[in-house]
Amino acid sequence: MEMGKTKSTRSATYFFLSLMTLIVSNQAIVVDVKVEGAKGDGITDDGPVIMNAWKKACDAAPPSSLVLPPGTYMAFPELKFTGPCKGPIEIKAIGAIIKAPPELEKFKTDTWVCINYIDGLTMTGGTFDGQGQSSWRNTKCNNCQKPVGIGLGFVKNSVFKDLTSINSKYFHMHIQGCDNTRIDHITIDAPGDSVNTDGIHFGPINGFNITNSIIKTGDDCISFGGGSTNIHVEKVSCGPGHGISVGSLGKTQEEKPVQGIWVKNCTLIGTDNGVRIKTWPGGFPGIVNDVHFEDIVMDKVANPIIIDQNYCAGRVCEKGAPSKIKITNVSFKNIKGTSNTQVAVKLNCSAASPCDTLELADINLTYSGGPGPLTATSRCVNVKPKIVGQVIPTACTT
Ligand SMILES: *[C@@H]1O[C@H](CO)[C@@H](O)[C@H](O)[C@H]1NC(C)=O
Ligand SMILES: *[C@@H]1O[C@H](CO)[C@@H](O)[C@H](O)[C@H]1NC(C)=O
Ligand SMILES: *[C@@H]1O[C@H](CO)[C@@H](O)[C@H](O)[C@H]1NC(C)=O
Ligand SMILES: *[C@@H]1O[C@H](CO)[C@@H](O)[C@H](O)[C@H]1NC(C)=O
Ligand SMILES: CC(=O)N[C@H]1CO[C@H](CO)[C@@H](O)[C@@H]1O
Repeated sequence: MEMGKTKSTRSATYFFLSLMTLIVSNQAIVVDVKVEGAKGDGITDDGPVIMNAWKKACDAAPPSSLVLPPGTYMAFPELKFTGPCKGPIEIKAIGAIIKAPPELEKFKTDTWVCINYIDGLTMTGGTFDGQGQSSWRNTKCNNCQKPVGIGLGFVKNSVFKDLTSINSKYFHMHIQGCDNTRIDHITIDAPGDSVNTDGIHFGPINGFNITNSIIKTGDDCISFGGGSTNIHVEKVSCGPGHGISVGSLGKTQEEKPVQGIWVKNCTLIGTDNGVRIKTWPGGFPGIVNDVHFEDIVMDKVANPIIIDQNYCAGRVCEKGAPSKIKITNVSFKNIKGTSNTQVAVKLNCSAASPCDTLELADINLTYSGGPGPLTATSRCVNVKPKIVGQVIPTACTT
């Protein structure tokens, strides 16, 4: 009797405990990095604590989240958020400033903040300060590479909101394999004379959007490398910077086509180029197809509309040899404003593979570059675009 009672109590207790374990392991959790021991004092290296906290949240049942409360977190020299996680996950970093060490010598990897292999991430806020000022002109450091600020790799079906990236040492963001993902309201900020600080560079990817963003930097605001497909850029302001560019392409072998790019309702301010497609002379074959620039305002932009199939960037190249990249189905529609160079529309296509199915529609660019009554002009080589509506300056009629 006594025995039996103990036994049934025991098994009830065991059952209850097992149930609890089951419930606990299925519980979504909120992991606060400060509770986990991060200092956020702008001195302590909080990188390891943040990464452990991430692992906890990532391994917990969805929808779990990682929270970085307001504070300044130092992270040396690498911060990794790697999946796969148990399911959709959030990172909340509103008011959090995350700083890289300024010293380039501390970096052994090509990226400072790596966000990889996550399906269903929602990230909100976070100011990532690369402290790149001293590394932009550092040519002494032979054994270290300049790291990208934030690398997104294979983060699918995800959303990034209200992120800020300032003064990265190299590109601010490098994105590849992040299908069906979007960035809304990103602010990128570095001086116009910072070196190789491209805003957002895309590698191979299918389906990505950037909306409502401000990019000020020292190189391309947005660039689409080989394999960029299905990308929408809308309501983005760029400048200072080198513009919004497809390419450069043709420098490396087996580059995948760039296809399905829509740049809409954007403003370029004082940039070195406006909307551009650039390919290397000579080089390797490749394809640019279905690229559309629409509703763009140019404010004192050098080369507002430019296809340059003889792009050399001061490096060693077969200058003058025709590019083997084929450019088809590209449109420039409703592009207005001022050009800082007299040649406002420059379409220099390749003699080996002339541009096909190109359209210029409703363009009005005036020359703002110098004194005197100079008017904007155009140059067209190896291209016969379809002209729709009024195109000022008159382009490609001879
Ligand atoms: C990107 O924008 C396009 C056009 O507005 C839309 O059809 C597509 O669903 C969007 N994709 C994402 C991932 O937001
Ligand atoms: C060019 O692009 C537009 C817009 O994406 C598409 O509707 C059209 O079919 C394409 N034309 C060619 C010839 O590929
Ligand atoms: C166009 O490109 C060719 C090489 O393909 C180059 O020789 C020429 O100077 C370029 N023209 C302009 C106007 O940039
Ligand atoms: C083109 O833009 C200039 C400067 O903004 C303006 O004065 C002119 O009226 C415009 N032309 C047309 C045809 O819209
Ligand atoms: C960034 C940009 O050019 N935004 C413009 C998008 O279009 C709306 C409506 O035409 C304008 O008000 C914005 O300035």
